[in-house]
Amino acid sequence: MGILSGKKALIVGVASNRSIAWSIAEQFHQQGAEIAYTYLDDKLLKRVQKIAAITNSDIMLPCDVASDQQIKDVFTELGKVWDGVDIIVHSVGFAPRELLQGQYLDNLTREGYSTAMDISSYSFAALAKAGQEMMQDRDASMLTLSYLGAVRAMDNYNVMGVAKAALEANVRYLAHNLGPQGVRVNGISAGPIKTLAASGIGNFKSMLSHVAEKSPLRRNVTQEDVAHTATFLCSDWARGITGEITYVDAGYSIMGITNLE
Ligand code: NAD
Ligand code: 0WE
Repeated sequence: MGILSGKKALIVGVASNRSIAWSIAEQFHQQGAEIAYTYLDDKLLKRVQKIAAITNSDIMLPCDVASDQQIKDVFTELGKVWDGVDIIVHSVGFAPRELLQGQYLDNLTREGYSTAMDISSYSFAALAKAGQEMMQDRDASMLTLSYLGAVRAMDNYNVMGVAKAALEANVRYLAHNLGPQGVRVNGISAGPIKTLAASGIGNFKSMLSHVAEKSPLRRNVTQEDVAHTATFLCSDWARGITGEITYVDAGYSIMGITNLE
């Protein structure tokens, strides 16, 4: 018996076999969860079909989180096959590419800022609102993925850092709101990992080697590292934890000055 057996999990954010959400799905399945997936568009459906097959799932629903209607439809459809939802994983982030390079203000626009906030932060609250009824009174939990740029100023992360700060605040406000219904809400702040979301980001390789050099564990984290913590946080083993951001970053964020000559 796995630590998630009997639990029904909705996973939002699979785009490839390198996605953090893909590893979370594998781990959830191994621990006995039943899984439903969403996919952004028809281009990504094939990838989602693959992980669905691996995890014995046949529930795949379209969901662009920019659309209130699609978010609503996800839970309408789920309601036809499930009596409730125990876990929602939100592994989604997006800002227009040009805003993730140069100085923060260089390419900043009202529209780009709004897109980053909408897709990367509001969508977590939107899923909570639409899924609230199905999560009622069953010790459910929600999880989202954040990054250190939420709490530290970083080169190039720019508007995504601002959106992640709002996402982490959402974790606390949603935990406060949904706690009385037995719903826990948490986040994982992951170290940098080479996924599609990291592709085309300038200097990503140097970021990886920087972390491998400076972090206490002297390595980068993997999707599997994140997925194991995700599984714990969404299981009843974490029933006393809500509103928290757990760092899965090989310890990078705790360091100050290090390795002086
Ligand atoms: P990924 O590209 O595999 O996942 C990002 C997902 O966001 C994709 O599945 C994509 O389809 C989805 N998405 C984008 N716009 C969407 C929309 N409008 N509607 C629905 N889905 C949409 O990359 P990943 O690294 O697995 O990212 C998952 C999460 O982890 C993101 O929130 C990211 O910010 C966070 N994160 C990533 C890293 C890293 O270094 N890779 C580190 C810390 C946190
Ligand atoms: O959250 C992220 C990436 C989020 C992301 C990535 C893209 C690339 C493609 C959001 N929007 C887009 N838009 C695109 O068009 N990470 C934590 C990974 C990441 O991205 C960075 C990083 C790190 C780490 C961008 C700049 C600096 C560091």
